[in-house]
Amino acid sequence: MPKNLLKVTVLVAAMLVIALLTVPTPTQAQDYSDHQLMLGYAEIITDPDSGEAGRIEYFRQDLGNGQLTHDFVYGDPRRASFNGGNAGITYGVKTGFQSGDVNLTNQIGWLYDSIQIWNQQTCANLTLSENAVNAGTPGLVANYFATGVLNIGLVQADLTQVGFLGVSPIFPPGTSTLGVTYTLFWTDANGNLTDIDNNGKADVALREIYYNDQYEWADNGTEGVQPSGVRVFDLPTVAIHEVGHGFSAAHFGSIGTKDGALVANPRSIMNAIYGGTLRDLAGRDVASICSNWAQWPRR
Ligand SMILES: [Ca+2]
Ligand SMILES: [Ca+2]
Repeated sequence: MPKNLLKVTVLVAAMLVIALLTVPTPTQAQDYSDHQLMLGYAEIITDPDSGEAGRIEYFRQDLGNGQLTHDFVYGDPRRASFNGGNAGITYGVKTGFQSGDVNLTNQIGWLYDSIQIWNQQTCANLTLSENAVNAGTPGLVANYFATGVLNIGLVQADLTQVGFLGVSPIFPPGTSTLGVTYTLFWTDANGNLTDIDNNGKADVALREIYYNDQYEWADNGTEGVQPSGVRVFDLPTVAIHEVGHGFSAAHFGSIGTKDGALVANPRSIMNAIYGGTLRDLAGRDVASICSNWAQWPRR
């Protein structure tokens, strides 16, 4: 064999070996049956007149170090146990936890629209679909605070708009919380957070959203202090904020004081305090959803 041909043959053979080594081998179906749900944290938006800034409440100390990033895993087989086997993100809207506030004309419609406002961002493919959910069974987190049991059987979607609750373990009397999104994670048999897709982000199991009915809500344009003295909050503004958390957007903006009340700057949907009606995503909100979901779905 001529020397050059031999060189080429060796080179081609070497390249073949490299190619074979780099082709991903089909992964064995993993057994995740010993993985369990864990309540991770709550992202809270507050009433600016309360003097309390919106915040994150951690239920597990090692989540609170500011280092943790987290996200859903595309095609996570563990989520299939409650979401019907959908590889993407499923959402559900419960209709059994509605507010009786007089200026709400289409609260369920807004629980849906708040999801679609994010889904319409064409930079990100959320691969979103709706799951039917039981209207009146309690959310997983509300049930957990009442019973101490994380009952996965109550979950039927990856992101659930549970709806309004009055005085309850989630909303103690007089709390400054307007709305809250809970994030749950998976832990392995040793109780550690998991990262089965090895993307450096802890794997999110599911999220639930609740609204505090102790406040007065509207979706018909009524807002602020009324002649009766009652203060009214715009539900769409808060619902869009909560769904942002549902899709992994974090709080944004610095909190300052103006005329004795807290204000967030610059304004965006993901400000940690309510700053008046804002139903359009700001540039920072769009940037957040785009960067969070740029890689989605992973295949
Ligand atoms: Ca991960
Ligand atoms: Ca109310």
